[in-house]
Amino acid sequence: MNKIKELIQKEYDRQHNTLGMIPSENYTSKEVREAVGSVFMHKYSEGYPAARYYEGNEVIDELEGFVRDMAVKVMTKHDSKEVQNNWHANVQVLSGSAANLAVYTSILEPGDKILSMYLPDGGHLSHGWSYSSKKDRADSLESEGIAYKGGKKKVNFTSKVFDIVQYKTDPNTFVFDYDQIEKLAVQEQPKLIITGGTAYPRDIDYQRMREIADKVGAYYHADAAHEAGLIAGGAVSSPFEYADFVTFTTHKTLRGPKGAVAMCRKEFSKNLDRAVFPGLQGGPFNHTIAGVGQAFIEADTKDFENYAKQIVKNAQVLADELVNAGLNVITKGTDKHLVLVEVLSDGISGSDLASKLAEIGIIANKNTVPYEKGSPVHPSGFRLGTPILTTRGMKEDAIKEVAEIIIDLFNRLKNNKEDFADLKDRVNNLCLKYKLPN
Ligand code: DSN
Repeated sequence: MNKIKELIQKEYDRQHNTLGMIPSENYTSKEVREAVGSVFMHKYSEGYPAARYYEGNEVIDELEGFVRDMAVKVMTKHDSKEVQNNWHANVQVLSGSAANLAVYTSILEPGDKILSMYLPDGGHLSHGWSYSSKKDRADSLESEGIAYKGGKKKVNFTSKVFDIVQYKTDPNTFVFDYDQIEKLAVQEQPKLIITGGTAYPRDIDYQRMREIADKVGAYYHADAAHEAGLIAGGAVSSPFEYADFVTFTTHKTLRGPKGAVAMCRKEFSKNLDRAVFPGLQGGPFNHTIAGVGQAFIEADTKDFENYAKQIVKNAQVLADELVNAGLNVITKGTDKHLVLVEVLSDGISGSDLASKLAEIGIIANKNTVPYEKGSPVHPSGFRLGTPILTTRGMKEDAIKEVAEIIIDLFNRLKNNKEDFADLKDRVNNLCLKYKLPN
């Protein structure tokens, strides 16, 4: 066996023998993996269907047209006909960050103001993160109320090019206070407002955000990377009636390959397509587009709707079990696929908890929590998700057992106990019972 084949087998075994609980990950079907590994990877096709810069694209044209139509059909499935007819999809964007950049550059000029969610509360780097060193921070007014105005270190390209203001969650409940966001928007007059992120466990009131955007004449972009599959499955609310742009990655709850889609109301379609190509990218990854198409075919089924709803039920059971055991679950629950837990007040760091979980075979990740006192490298919390466990076939009872194991580990760490062998055995048994998909 050559080195690469050996590593593929090793990674397969690792995935099989552990319980993946990182909310942004999922396991694909064999058909998705075959599409991504197909001959579509051989073809250059800069341009768009029927307007290419290379010959030999008749099949690729058909592929891209089909996947574009499927994106609109599947993602707006739970919206009215009128909404469904008003959306366009660009399936060439290579990643979630690239999709977001395409949105910004399609409607904004450098220096324009964006209002987005504060990163440590669960926003995303590509929404424009910057910060100052502790020394600079002490002298500045960069953070006031729910507003964060960024710092000198422009970490992400978005913050280098645009003027970024961020909104935090409410300091007591850690959910959005929409009246405060509205006040901030009126004060700052942004040209674009963004919602969405990586660790906000609650559904977003898209209608209210639209009203805020309208009040200040801003465009509204919903980054639905985490929720895409839940929206397609009708398990959370849909942003399509209210947003001007919706971007998402295809490998999280949507259960496709690593990739992304950028969608917009039809009036912005020319701008968005030009921003992707030739604005930001060259030739699309046609093999990824094929894999995304296969994921949409799978998501366009009753089975997938049941899957999406089960992801949420499982996450809610997990959150309830952790809350009942006394863990500090942020917002005391979840409306979607992820649960965010603060552990530092119990004397455990988020990194320690995540690495001990990995030792017993539960793969989660350390995470910042709202009003974080630590840093992204040493945060006070950790994040758990149910998309993979649900793909493996787990329902509420199995999730309760997973919760029991996590709670047991948490209590042992609290009491400085370091023997986890029995917990590792319990995880192993669950891995044997709930197998990876084919
Ligand atoms: N890195 C993703 C996550 O883990 O949430 C977001 O891009």
